[in-house]
Amino acid sequence: MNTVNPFNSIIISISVRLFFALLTFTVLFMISFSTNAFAQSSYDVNIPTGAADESAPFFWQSEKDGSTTGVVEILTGDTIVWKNADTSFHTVTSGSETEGFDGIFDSKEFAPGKSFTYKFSDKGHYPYYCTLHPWMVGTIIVTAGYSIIPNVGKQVGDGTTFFDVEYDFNRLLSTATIDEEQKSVTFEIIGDVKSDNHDLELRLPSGLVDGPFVIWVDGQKISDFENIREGDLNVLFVSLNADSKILTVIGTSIVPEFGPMTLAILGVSIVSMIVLSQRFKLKI
Ligand SMILES: [Cu+2]
Repeated sequence: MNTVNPFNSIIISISVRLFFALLTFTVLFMISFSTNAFAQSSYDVNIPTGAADESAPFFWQSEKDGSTTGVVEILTGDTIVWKNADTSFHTVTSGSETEGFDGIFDSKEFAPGKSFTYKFSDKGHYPYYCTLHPWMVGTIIVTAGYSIIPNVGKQVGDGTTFFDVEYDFNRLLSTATIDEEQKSVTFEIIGDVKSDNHDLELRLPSGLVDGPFVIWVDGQKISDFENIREGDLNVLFVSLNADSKILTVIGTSIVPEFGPMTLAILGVSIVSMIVLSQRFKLKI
C-alpha cells in the first residue's frame, strides 16, 4: 500500500519553488554578467525653458560637464539624449542653418517634455542646430574610445569571472597572461608605433587585479608610473619606450578562484540534491 506523507509533499513543493527561484536568479545573473562587457555611456543635453528666445542666456545644458555651449565631447559608442525642458517645440538636426540637414540625424519637431536620442558609433565632429530656432547650435565631438583586450581572466580561477581590459596606447597590447601565484597580469606589446607618445593608460578592473602595484617592463622594475582609482578601476599611467615588449603588473589580489556565479550555481545544485533526495526518499 502506498501512503503519501502530507508533510513530505510540502517540503518537496517548497524545495521545487526554491530551486526555480535560484535557477531564475542564476540565469538573470549570467545575463547581467555577459552584457556588462563594454563601458558605454549616455549623456543628457537639456533644452532649457526659454531656449526658443534668441536672447536666452543659453540654449543647451550638458549633464556631462555642466557646459551650456551645446558642445559635448564623447567616445565612440556613447549616446546623447536631448531633452526638451522648454515650453516650445524644437528640433535637433545635424548640419547647419546655411548648409541644411547633412543626413546624419534629425529629431524632427519634438514637443515639450519629449526627448531625442542618438548613438554615435563613429569618430568625428557632428554639428547640429534647431531648424525652428537656428541660433540654437552645438557640436558633438566623438573621439575614439579605448582599445580592448577581451576576456581577461577567463583562463584562470573558475573561468566565470573575466573582464574586458581597456587601454590607450600607441601600440597594441596582446592577450593578457595571468599568474595566480604571483598575482600578476602580463601583457605583450606588439604592432607598429603609431605616435611619439609612449605613455600607456591601462584601465584594470579591481576585480581582476588590485593594488598596490609593482610594475616590471622587460625584466626591469620601474617606478615611473601613476595609479589613479576610478570607481572599480585602477587606472595606470606607465611611461614606456618605443621598443618595450613585456609589461607585468603585480598586484596584491588577482581574479578570485570562485566567482559569485559559481557560488550561485553551487546553491542551485545543493537545492536540487535536496529536492531529488526528498523525491526518492533518500537520507542525506
Ligand atoms: Cu528650437
